[in-house]
Amino acid sequence: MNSTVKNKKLSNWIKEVAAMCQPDTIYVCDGSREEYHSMMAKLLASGSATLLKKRPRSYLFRSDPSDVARVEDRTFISTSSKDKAGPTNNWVDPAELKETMKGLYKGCMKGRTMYVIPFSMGPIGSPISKIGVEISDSPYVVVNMHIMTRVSSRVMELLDAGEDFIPCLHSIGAPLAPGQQDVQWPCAPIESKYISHFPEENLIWSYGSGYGGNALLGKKSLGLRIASAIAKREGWLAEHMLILRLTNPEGRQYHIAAAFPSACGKTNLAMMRPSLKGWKCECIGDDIAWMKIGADGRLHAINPESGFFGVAPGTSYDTNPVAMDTIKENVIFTNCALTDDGDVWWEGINEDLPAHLIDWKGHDWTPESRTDAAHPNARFTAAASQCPTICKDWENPEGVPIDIFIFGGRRGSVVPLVHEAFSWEHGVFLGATAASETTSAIIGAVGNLRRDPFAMKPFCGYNMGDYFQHWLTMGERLGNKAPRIFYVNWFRKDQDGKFLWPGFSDNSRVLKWMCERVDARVGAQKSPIGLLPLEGDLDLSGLAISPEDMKELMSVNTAEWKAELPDIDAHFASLENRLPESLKIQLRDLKKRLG
Ligand code: SAT
Ligand code: MN
Repeated sequence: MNSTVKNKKLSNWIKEVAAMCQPDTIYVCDGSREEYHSMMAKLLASGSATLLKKRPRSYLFRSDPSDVARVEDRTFISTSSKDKAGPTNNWVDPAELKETMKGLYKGCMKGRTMYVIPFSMGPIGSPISKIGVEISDSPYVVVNMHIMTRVSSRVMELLDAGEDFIPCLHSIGAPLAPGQQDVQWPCAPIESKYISHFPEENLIWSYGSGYGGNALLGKKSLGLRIASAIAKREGWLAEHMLILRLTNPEGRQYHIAAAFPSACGKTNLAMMRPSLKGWKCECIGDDIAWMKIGADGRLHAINPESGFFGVAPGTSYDTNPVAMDTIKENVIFTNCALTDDGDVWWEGINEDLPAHLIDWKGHDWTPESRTDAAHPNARFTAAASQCPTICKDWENPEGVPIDIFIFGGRRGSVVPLVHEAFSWEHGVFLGATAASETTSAIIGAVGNLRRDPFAMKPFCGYNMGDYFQHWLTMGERLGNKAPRIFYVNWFRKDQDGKFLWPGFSDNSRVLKWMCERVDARVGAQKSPIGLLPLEGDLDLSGLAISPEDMKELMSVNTAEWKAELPDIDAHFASLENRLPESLKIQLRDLKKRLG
């Protein structure tokens, strides 16, 4: 081991894990630039990474074709009773799960280095932050954690001084026999992958995958699943939300937090450049918000991450110029295609189709190839500090006061562009019944409609019914200082399957209406599902959208909404006696309004 660890719990844990996993060596990370570059040099030498000639200090990785996204079927919330995890989570008894996983962990790091990665979620030393230590045998995880979290010797100093931490154990599950040649992306087969959480003891055990949220354990595992369980106990919120600051032409600031499922445009909204003149949008976070009630009685949000792990396909100077400028240098790309001149490429990056590429599987690709050159869940990892619109307050430990919550998802039909909740309880109902078509961010079928309450279905570390109750309780505590709640759908299509709304920078028009609602500058019309903008109140100036398309986009079809009810009934019924009474009332009232 390259350094001594003074924190007793940590040194004991390192010893215990080393005895179980049997790595060749142990390396404690300090988070320095030198460490990052020397790890990258090794990854280049081993053939795991490709240096991109066209992008300074940027690298391309190709994963195993079986290890390309989060594995929800293999993700577990292991609590003392099944009921505590609830029907939206996979559950195995903790003793049984630990036995199974110990069997897998035994000798799993043979032939490899065990990295000890001390990291902070949130600014180092801030009272709102949490310290984690990830033990991993993946150097790819180390370099990504360097960007996505705050890995630093300062964290180790806090640990040395006795600070507690959340242990996050990770192995790719691919030991090497003496002399065995390594592969480019070692991992375990799907059936032996486990992404396990023990919320009652703040513990994470991940095995078999090297990709994204399965392996970068600060993100979904600590930042959402474990943090949501802690937040419930302590009376705050850990949410799957972007955070942005919008400033109107008079200089008034609004802070917005929005929950959409994975690969539904959180990064695009967080980095939006408004098409409306005089409006400014600044990015605070693109995936996770931790929110606490401040001394002023308002809800204050921080982004606990320090980088973006964004979906590459579809990102372009048209759709998200700010992201394109964020990823000019110092970036880790995963599963993108490689151009002949040494740059990355993905579907939707620009109009020109290169004559030749190396695809994400490492094969030659030409426009005649019938496959995607980049995997649809290809990602970029880039530091938040590189974002040209990063807000000056993005690391403020006080957080920013939230004015507006937005829920939503990807719905080709039924759901209008925007509606507002009648009340906090109704807003919680909108979050609780949110539904979206599945995307390639998870292994499995794409385009299947599913209920994804608060975009937290895969990330809530406890019973979803109790989570709904927690939101209701937070609303009671916030009273008239509670943020206003809205629901959006940027993805509604016409009969020919064409998107009705242009999206991206034009989403600022919808945000402007929300701000005007907050300031009571505009009214709204009642519909069975919520409040809709009055004719003429959505600022469409300079936008080429026909009145017919606009009408379709905003339409609330009672028959279509009635057809949603059986699925909402089933969703609520699955929560049994944990479903809060006031949500039952909300559903009953919706049924009445639909007639
Ligand atoms: O969980 S990941 O970090 O791989 C991405 C996502 O699903 O949001
Ligand atoms: Mn996410």
